[in-house]
Order: sequence, then structure tokens, then C-alpha cells
Amino acid sequence: MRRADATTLEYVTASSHNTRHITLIDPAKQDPNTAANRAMVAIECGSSMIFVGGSTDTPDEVVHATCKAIQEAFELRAFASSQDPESDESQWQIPVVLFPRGGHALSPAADAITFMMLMNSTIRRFLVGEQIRGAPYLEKFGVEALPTGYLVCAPGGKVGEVGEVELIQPSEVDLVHAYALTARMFGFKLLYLEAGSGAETQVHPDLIESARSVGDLTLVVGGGIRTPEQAKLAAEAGADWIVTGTLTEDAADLQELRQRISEITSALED
Ligand code: 1GP
Repeated sequence: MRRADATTLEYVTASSHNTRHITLIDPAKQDPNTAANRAMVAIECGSSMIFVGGSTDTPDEVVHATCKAIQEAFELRAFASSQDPESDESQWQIPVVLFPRGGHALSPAADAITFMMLMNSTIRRFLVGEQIRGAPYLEKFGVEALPTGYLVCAPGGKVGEVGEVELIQPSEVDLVHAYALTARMFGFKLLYLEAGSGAETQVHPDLIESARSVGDLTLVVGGGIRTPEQAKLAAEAGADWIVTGTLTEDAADLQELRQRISEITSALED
């Protein structure tokens, strides 16, 4: 459900914002209804986009049911807001974007997909193979592709292992700079610096700064961010978007989730 006057890419790459927050929902970790409730809390608390994805081997039906449930919930909220002069309907015109682990588990109910090259993978499958599998499906269902370079930094976690990546170490600022230039020269609009879901340490700010020094790329940073201080650190280093996933998954209930996301988004507004 994107804004009527803009593509999702325009929404994502708009530069007139503070660092914005993305809530990542892994469809394997809860039923679609719970996912929709979590997504609504995230938006109420200031998240500006929902990513759906994460685990490998999630069946297509589960991904689709999750995207659909979130979209339907947002549509209902948008309708309710449109009936209330006090409330802002556009708050619910938030993109639901697939964050895939491969060319499977896609959904026509998504507004867009981070169409990614795992740039520091050592295997063809993640450089271009999965993309070839997914592209015809995305074309058929009109899911907008957000051209994204995906770079896994140390510690890297499961995505680093599965993707067989040459992890970028915190000191490798020149290397990340070269990757960022390469991403831009390929025509990618987004560069995602990933430390791995649940990582003990987030992407080092020096790496974010180095990537930031390359213009014309929207920088997305995720992995291991759990506190407002960590979010702020990444934002101050130059991230345009901060992604959190685990923080949502292990919240005991919606109230705890509300508090956690509000703390992060408030820190980003400062
Ligand atoms: C994982 O970057 C995302 O791909 C989010 O990581 O689960 O550690 O928040 P967390």
C-alpha cells in the first residue's frame, strides 16, 4: 500500500527525512494475524516501512498470507482514518516490502521487493542465480523491484554462512567504499549493510561512514540493533534507514513492542 503519488522507490530514496525505521517481520515466526497486529503497532510507533522476510525455506503461502494480512489491516486503518478528520490517513500508506532470502517465497500482495545482489557472496547463486529465478514472477505480478546491493559485514550470522560471504571486517573501510562505488555504478539505488540477524555487534560506524561518502545511494543498516543508542550510532554515521527484526520477535507482548519501537524511533527523531 504505497502513497498514490509516488513509487515505493521514490518513497524509500526520498532524502528529506531524518533516518527512518523499518520493522522486519519474519513470516516464519508468527501467524499472519499476529504479524498484522505487530505491523500496526510498529506504524503507530513511528516505523516507516515493513519488511517481510528473513528465514530461509518459508513456504510461499505463509509469506503471501502474511503480506496479505498486513495489507488488509493497513487498508482498514486507512479507511477508518479517512472517516476521522482528526487523524492522518497517510500514516497507513506504508509500503510492505519483501526482503527475500532467494527467488522463492514471494508474494503478489507486496508493494515492492529489495531486489538484491549479495555482493560479497562467493557463489553465483546469490550474485545472480536466485534473481533469475525470481525476476519473471515479479514481472508477472507487478511487484516493484528496489535495486539493492547487499553487503554482509562481520559478524554476519546465518546470512553470512548461508551466503558464503567474504565478511567485511570493521577496519575494511576502503573495501566497503569500493563496494559502494560498484553498487552505484551497477545502478543500484540502495545499499544494505547487514551484520546478521541477532548479531552481537552492529555494523561498525566506520563502515557506514565510508559507504555514506559515496553519494546517490540510500543506505540501509541492520543486524544486531536493539537499543536507541545503537540506532542513533548508525544514524549519526549516515544510515538513511535502520532495520530491526529480533527486537520485534522477542517482545513479550504488543505493549513491550510498542515501547521498544517508540524508543528507537524517538532516538532517530532527535
Ligand atoms: C536482519 O538486518 C536485519 O536481516 C535485522 O536484524 O534481527 O538483529 O534486528 P536483527
